Amino acid sequence: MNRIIRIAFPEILIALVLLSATGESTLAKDRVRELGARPTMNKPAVPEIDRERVADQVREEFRHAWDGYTKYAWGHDDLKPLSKSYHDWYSEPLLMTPVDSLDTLVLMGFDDEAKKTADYIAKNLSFDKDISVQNFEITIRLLGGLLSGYQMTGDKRLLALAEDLGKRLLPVFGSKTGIPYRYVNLRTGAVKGDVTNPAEAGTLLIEFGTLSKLTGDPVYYDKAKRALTAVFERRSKIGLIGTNINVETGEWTNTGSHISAEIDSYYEYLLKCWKLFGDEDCRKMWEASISAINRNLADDVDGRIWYGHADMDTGKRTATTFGALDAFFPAVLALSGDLDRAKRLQESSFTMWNKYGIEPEVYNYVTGEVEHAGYPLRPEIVESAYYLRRMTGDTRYLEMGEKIFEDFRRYCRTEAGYASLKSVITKERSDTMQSFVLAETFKYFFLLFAPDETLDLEKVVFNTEAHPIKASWRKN
Ligand code: DMJ
Repeated sequence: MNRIIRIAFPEILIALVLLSATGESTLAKDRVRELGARPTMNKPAVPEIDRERVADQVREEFRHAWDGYTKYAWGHDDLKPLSKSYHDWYSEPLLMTPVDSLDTLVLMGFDDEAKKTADYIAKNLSFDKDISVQNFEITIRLLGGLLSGYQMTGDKRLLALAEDLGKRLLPVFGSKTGIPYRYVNLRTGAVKGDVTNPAEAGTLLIEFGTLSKLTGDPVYYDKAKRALTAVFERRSKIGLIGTNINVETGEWTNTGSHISAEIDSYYEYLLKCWKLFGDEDCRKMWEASISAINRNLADDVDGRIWYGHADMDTGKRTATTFGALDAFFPAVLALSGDLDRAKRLQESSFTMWNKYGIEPEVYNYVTGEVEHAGYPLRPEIVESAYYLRRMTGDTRYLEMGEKIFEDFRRYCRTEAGYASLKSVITKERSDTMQSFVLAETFKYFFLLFAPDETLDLEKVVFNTEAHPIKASWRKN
């Protein structure tokens, strides 16, 4: 049966790859031949992964989860996959799942659904609401989703919504330090939340910077870059940053340092903003940061590499924990060119995944104990497998991805979609399916197995919510 896979971006989805009548693409065949050409003389034969078959399965499972959302939660933020109902983050919905899912619909070639969704967003999403929202989450999911949605569909109504949202979020940057408050009222501009963390303060420049480039108004870039820089400037003598910081005083209120929740994507954006905008300050901040991380946080235990916790001032080890969120780091290391550490850390993450057939939120890599057993369907380990497969060409990451996908489906699929786990040990489920499952988890699974040409990784930078942004403003 002939099938069509879209190639996103090259100016509004113009290029198409027609797959052959056998159902196997020429591109996929070439790729398999290329992978098969690797020296395997001393290795036992590993059956080749049928990428097209797995990509199709991922697409079907995405569709299953999306259909659950449209049937039981349409017009609301998230699907509740067990009770078959919906959850809104605030007193009024902000269409989290539709906005977060739009570019995945486009990439997977669900054209009618993508069009219907873009129309619905354009007609029904208004940010003129008297609600106090979390700037970070709204930025990565909604601002990021609207910007990539605009770039991938050409629908200018999405850019107009992004600009309106960007203006309403700007008051967060009004502190003395330039480090943003955590919450802002979308209608009144009132801010609150004067203790924040590096992830919330420093994971804004891809979205705000892109808004500046696409609208021609530099204010967004400048404010978000000042926020990122203000955190970096407060690093310790050994080059580390802490977990919590007061936006008024610039004082650290928690000096725990790590690459985990509350810090993680701050580092990701230092690297990616250099790549996306060619910003040399970001390059310098990234290079100074990664050497401090490798010096103080990297931990070799029984031949495996992990990244643990330490005090930002002394470098003293405070915890030997790693978890589902930390599994983003191999992707960042790979993107930075450090394939050696990236590959080793991905093997550690995969070990953590395989302990219970699903990764826990927090795992102690010294004692082997689970310290937080929940699994909210996170994407990070798949994201890293995707980058590593693309950058090494190694089928190892397809094998990993297939195993992770099988487990994911086995333990988390429900009649109405996909459900988080309360415990990876007991596999007891919980009634949530956050929008990032459709924005990120399924997208990275799909891109891992789809033909490489589906999305040109050389030409885009993903925001931390997996919204691909193209530097369309660059001349070359
Ligand atoms: C997403 O919202 C983003 O990837 C964020 O950076 C971290 N948490 C979730 C996914 O786990």
